[in-house]
Amino acid sequence: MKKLFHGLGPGFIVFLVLVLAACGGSAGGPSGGAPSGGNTGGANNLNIAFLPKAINNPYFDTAATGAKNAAGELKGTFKQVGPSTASASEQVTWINTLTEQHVSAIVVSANDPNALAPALKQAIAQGIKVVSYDSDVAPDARQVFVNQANSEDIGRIEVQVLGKELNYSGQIAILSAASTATNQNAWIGFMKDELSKPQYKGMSLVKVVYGNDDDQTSFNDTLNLLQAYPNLKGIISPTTVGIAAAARAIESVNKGGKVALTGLGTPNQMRKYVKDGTVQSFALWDPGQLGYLAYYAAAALIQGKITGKPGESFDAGKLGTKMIGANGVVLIGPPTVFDKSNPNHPVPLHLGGRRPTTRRRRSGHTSGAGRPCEM
Ligand code: RAM
Repeated sequence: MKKLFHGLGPGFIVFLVLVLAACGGSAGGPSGGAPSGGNTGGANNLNIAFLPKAINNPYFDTAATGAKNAAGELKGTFKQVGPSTASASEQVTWINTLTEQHVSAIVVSANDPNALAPALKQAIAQGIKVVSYDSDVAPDARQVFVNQANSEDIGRIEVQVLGKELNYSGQIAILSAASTATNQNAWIGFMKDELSKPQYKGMSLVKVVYGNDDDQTSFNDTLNLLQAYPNLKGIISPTTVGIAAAARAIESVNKGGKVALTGLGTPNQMRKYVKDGTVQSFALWDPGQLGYLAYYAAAALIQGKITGKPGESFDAGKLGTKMIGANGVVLIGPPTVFDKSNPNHPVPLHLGGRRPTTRRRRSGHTSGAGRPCEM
């Protein structure tokens, strides 16, 4: 995969690696519904609750769609609960509620790896299985972490993309999510390491700000950055909420095309900004697959097919057999870079008004037939 990243050309090579299965082809499973009370219900009771960083985030909605499809295939139940803002303390309250309800598994994306740990450990002590997805918790507070892509690759590629766009010169800033978010902090660590390489000596990271995955805060943070650093040349926002707000903020002060913006965004939210030139390229994976795989991992734990030890493997439906790696991590695959050059991508940007195409699996992919989640 690293080799792929080294190959980034001037037009930004698109990684046609999106696996297509998570959202397509299933009969659609149960969605929502309260978990049954009583105990966790044993190996046949797939009573699985998802707890994202915050609800009403399109990224997590797409993940929920994938999870619902998995629930349908496995004849389990799915529900999603969570705070309306990306708050770790509110997530703790939700973990305690789900523990009292004796769900059979909690699947969580953490706003803070440590703040959530005591409550999750209590859940585990009561027989509830815990899977983290998207943003990990402390490893001893979950059995499995389903990671969307290699964290190092995600961090480095964003700097590589921006470096090319800026011809490796100028001040840059990062607009992140919560200051304690595990995933963004891991990516930012690799961004800084990438920036320390000689080819970036003309670029300087002047500030990291935290929009807390809140649209208005991220918008204001961006305006403040632009004001505080009039020579700012580029922004990396490794959050789907942040990058969309940043694009809007940049346009609101007529700096589109003058201050480069890249990061992690959903095609639905970023299409407009790629089309009008505010954003040249951005990256993401299929969040639907993430939810789908996290549901399958939780089910395998509940059914006793895995315990979370490295080397164990489990059936992940249309994604095939998945193996648990070091530290209990299950990896999906490399991210996709979206730019103007790929309107016919399986998750196209609708440039020129084209509709998404449905494609069968590409050879070499691990998934079966289907279509990507709408994102
Ligand atoms: C936001 C969240 C999520 C992250 C994506 C890229 O939706 O912060 O955790 O993975 O952006």
